[in-house]
Amino acid sequence: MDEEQRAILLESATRFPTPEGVKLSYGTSGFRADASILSSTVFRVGILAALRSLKTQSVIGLMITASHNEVSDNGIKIADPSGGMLTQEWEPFADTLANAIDAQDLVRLIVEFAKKENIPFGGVHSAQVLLGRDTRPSGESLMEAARQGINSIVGAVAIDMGVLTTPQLHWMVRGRNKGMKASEPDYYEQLSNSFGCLMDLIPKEMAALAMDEKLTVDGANGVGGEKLEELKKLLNGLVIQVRNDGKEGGVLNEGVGADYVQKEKVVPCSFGPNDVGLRCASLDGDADRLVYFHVLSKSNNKIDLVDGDKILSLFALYIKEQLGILTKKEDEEVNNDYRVRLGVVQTAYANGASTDYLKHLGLEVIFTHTGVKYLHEKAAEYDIGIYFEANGHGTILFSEHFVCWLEAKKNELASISTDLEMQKAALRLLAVSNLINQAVGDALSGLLLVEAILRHMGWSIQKWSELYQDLPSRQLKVKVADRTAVITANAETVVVKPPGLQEAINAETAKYPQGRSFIRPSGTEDVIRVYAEASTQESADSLAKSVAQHVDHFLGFGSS
Ligand code: 16G
Ligand code: MG
Repeated sequence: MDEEQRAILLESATRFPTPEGVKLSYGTSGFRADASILSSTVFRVGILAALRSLKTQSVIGLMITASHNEVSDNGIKIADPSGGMLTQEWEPFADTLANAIDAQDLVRLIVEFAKKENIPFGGVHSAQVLLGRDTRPSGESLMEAARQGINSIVGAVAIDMGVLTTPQLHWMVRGRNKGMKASEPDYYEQLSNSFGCLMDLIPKEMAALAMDEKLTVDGANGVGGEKLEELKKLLNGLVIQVRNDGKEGGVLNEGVGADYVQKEKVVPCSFGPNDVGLRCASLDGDADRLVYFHVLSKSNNKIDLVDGDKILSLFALYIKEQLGILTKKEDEEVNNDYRVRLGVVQTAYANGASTDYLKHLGLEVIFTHTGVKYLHEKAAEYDIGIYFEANGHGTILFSEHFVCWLEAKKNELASISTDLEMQKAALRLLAVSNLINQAVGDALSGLLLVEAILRHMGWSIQKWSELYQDLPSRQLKVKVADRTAVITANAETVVVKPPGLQEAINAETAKYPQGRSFIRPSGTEDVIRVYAEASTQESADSLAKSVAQHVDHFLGFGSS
């Protein structure tokens, strides 16, 4: 790095002093905090994004959002060239940059890191960073801080895509790096075209059924609602009504949104007795989570939640069915020697009933740590990898190799086989691979796939919900002196440290039929999370409570 570059960095960094006494961490998925203290962090992440672009010689994404957090918060995260999350190898550097004490310290750290990583400054390729933000009021000024960070790397270009959902930005980064058309209208076109393909391929007997075309969506008063309004103009055969679109004065994530609906299991604001039985969906604040629900009764606000696990189960069932048709052995003319590897990825939060259901379908189920980056990485190891967290983050990944095979198969079938069903299965799988976001979980593309599959199956939301019955569960959080004192293993299902705690959890769990409980340090809040499930709600509540008491006893403020 030359003197001029250093001087520019130093000058711009002095404009963004860090707030006193604040230590930030990149966490599970980016920095999040009260928006009033985030400018310096966002500025520094802007620099990091430009460096990442230089290092990878690719377009990088920078998203300003705090997802399901309250509206006073904001956050920032980076999309890598694949459109996925920032490589975990660079997360410690992000932490170091965010916490550099002053401009001199910051520049020193950047110089050191750039040397270690061999970052090519002043080469033929300049850095390019795509910027997106959600609808939070603080987004605009933070965007300016990000721009200044990017611009302090000589030659770097910041391309402001304006207000977007998080998955739209990830999708654009992936598309640009693949040389595809990747504007916002391209996104809507790809989703609506592939949805249209799936609808055209619905079996005639199902298409003839009188199905409820209407879906009512809770937009969390965030960006998802307004983007869905755009998308729905291009859809045939599906009527979408968006509520909580943020235009009628509702507050982002306040009593609305996928996180609220999934955790509280009650109707979001502006849904009520008149909606009993209707098929409803809820997005989170940046539209990367999706859950469905229906209102159970006119007399209370309870819902039947159809969470990420059930979306996963619906997708898995459909994909397995199509693969079964495509690779059936009876057709002698077609070469079926390729064994497609289908994998399903969950976390410890997946309801035990969902895992049993998936295993009964004969599927390979794998568990990872909580957080999209871990599930995504695992799912990418398969020809088709389906991943979902119970909270509604998830997607279906298709390997490039498999998509090529599928294309070839489609052509082969069209020329030599008279089996129309096999041809349709190939076309359906190709349409799914175009519809469902390949970069990251995306509530909008997930929603369209759910709708197409329900229509394909001829199912109401009630029928879908009956795939299996969730075991009652309870989540609690416990404030402790130091959450890093908890070390877990086996995809967070076993506590290794402090010694003795896992034995205490085992002893509690053994008291309840179908009991299961685990604890883990949160990656986004300074707490230990407790999860419990059991055959009744009372048992799940009681198991969670006793495990929380053990956590408090081993790690609470009075424990040392
Ligand atoms: C973040 C993660 C989510 C995870 C949650 C866990 C992404 C995009 N989001 O929201 O996947 O479930 O953190 O939070 O990765 P926790 O560690 O506080 O329980
Ligand atoms: Mg989100």
